[in-house]
Amino acid sequence: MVFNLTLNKIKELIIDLNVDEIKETVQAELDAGTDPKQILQVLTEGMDEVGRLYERKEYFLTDLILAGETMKDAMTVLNPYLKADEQGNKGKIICATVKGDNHDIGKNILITMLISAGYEIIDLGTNCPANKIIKAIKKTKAKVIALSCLLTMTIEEIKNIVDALKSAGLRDKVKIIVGGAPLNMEIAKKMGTDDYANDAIDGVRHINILMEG
Ligand code: B12
Repeated sequence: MVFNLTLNKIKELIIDLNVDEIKETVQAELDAGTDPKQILQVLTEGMDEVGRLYERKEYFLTDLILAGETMKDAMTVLNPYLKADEQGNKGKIICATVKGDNHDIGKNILITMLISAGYEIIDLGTNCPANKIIKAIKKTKAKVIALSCLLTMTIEEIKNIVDALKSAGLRDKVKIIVGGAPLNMEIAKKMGTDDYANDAIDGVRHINILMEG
């Protein structure tokens, strides 16, 4: 593979928390004809590195916040390109980040990809309690619930949502898929959900299958 200097620069801008140059650099890369999904990939790699620096205590909370802002700015430029192959309505999906968790960048990327794949999205935002999800299922009759969870301490919240759906008699009416760094298929099943996907692109693939079932 040819080493792409600008793509590498985009990753560096995220790691350097360079909120001033990110938009124009992403736009320049898009104008050069690079696949938007490839740009998304390097942006995500940059965020992973920020996470590692935070873990090693080389970065602090303020750096995480700035990384979030830089990523969001990049996504405002990238989003319209990811949505370019919009196809129409394939069904409704409820998306949310679980209660206690305010991370929304991954969830929002998944939403962009799902819209691009032709789904209608009900976005319940972050820090979302089970009762809000129950209300949304009753109102919209969505068949798939996509939950994001980035914190180890909020994994249990997934089970709380599953239990609340059971109590409301709704569990067998919906499929639940989860995603986020502390999860894997084993944990997803243990929490009582139907599926797990590692990233947004894989998430769309899995959701296509869940919608058929
Ligand atoms: C940016 C960031 C923040 C920002 C969030 C901004 C925002 N609006 O989202 C802010 C500063 C607010 C923040 C706060 C905190 N954070 Co933080 N944060 C991060 C960081 C650096 C990047 C997250 C991110 O956006 N990644 C980029 C996106 C694209 O990736 P993603 O979210 O993983 O999503 C992808 C996949 O996971 C998947 N996916 C995600 N959701 C879903 C859902 C479904 C259904 C599917 C199919 C797929 C899917 O698809 C996405 C795209 O491919 C991570 C480190 C990391 N590497 O994850 C730490 C990290 C998640 N944060 C961490 C921590 C500890 C915190 C705080 C507790 C810090 C503190 N002391 O206050 C708080 C918690 C606040 C709260 N209650 O939520 C830890 C969590 C450790 C753990 N395992 O519990 C991490 C891992 C950092 C670390 N290495 O220590 N954070």
